Amino acid sequence: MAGTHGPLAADAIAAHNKDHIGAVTEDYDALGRKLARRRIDIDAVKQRVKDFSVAVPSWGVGVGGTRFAKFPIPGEPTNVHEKLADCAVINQLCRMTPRVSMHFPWDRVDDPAGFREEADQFGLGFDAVNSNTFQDQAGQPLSYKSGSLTATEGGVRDQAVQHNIDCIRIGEKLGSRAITVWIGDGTNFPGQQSLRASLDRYLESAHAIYGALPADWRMLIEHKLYEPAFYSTVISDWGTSIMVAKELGPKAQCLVDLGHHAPNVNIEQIVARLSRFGKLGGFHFNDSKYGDDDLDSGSINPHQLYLVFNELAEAERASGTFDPAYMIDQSHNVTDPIESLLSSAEAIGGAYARAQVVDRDALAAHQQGNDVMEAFRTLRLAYNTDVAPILAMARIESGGAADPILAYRESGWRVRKAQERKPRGAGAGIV
Ligand code: LRH
Ligand code: MN
Repeated sequence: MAGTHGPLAADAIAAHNKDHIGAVTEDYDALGRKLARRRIDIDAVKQRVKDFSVAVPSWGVGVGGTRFAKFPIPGEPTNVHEKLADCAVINQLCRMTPRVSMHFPWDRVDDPAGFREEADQFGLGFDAVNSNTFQDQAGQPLSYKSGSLTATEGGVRDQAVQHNIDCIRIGEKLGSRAITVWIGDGTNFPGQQSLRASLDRYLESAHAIYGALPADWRMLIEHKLYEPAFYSTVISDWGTSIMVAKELGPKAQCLVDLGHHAPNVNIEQIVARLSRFGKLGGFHFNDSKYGDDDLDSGSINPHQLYLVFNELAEAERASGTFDPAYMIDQSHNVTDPIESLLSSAEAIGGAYARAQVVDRDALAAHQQGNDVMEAFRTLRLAYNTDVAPILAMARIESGGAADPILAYRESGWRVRKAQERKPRGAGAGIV
């Protein structure tokens, strides 16, 4: 891919690494000796980390908010080109986020082919595109107030289906290979809609979208327990999602957004189930304490993120062919979005690396022998392994920064952009 260099001066990153390479090498070698005693080759794990990547959400590089308020920061992106430049800064520093997930019409691009070229210059590509039938756009003929793909009015369903098809067509020009379909359709009152009929209408609409998919594309069904509907949601859980995906066909799979479940749900078991039936198509990584809080990945419950990647490693071990779309979906309300996405990439890469240092033969033997404590200790030993030196060495060897957030601050990117970019108005809502 041309232009692997991002917007930051490469020599500045090299200078930063010069100050850190000594300590990183010392820690890497020490960890290498420790892992070797566990019959694990640290260089093999490092190579897997280099091959691992996660997509950033275009809507995540701007400051997010809640229904109460949003507090913009000087220098945040004000259009899709500035968003792309910020995504390029993130990948240049962490070397783990070479794809962007776009959201339409938030990211309307007049010249998708030209935009693809622009991204290519930054060494960026595009992951799944996201449709949006949970808001009414200015000038939109029919409202989604009473639903979109499941609306009782056929004209509204047709409008929503056509929007999804339009997203697929733009995605094809960008080089995407999947569409994520999340709808907020549901009810706030018992009796407001037929729970049965609304799913039937969803299936009719989803079949129409499925029929428009190019041969090598996937349709990712994203379930969510509640919000914006607060009594019932049409696609509310993994059970509904997998039944829909099975009904639609092989190109339909399920996307797991970590924040879309009731508190304390065993999400890693959902991952194990979906992958067992070949229907695990992708993730929206984030973290939460209560609802769909869209907090930074690994910031609240890093152990759950580790257990999810442990199931992904088991699934890969069991099936061999396995390529779920890894994407971040967060709202950065109180931090610099670039710093949050760098921190989240580190947390996600760290969970992946920890899952790679589990002694799976020993684990399987303890499970077979019902040695509960040794099985637990085998999994916990990997979790307690500080894999930061592996991630840092992988980054440095891939042209990234030893400490991405420190290098970002040293670059003065945000300060410079605050002088160049128009200030964004205050307001409310996630984007
Ligand atoms: C819904 C959701 C969905 C996106 C939106 C930004 O909560 O997770 O994935 O379209 O957030
Ligand atoms: Mn999501």
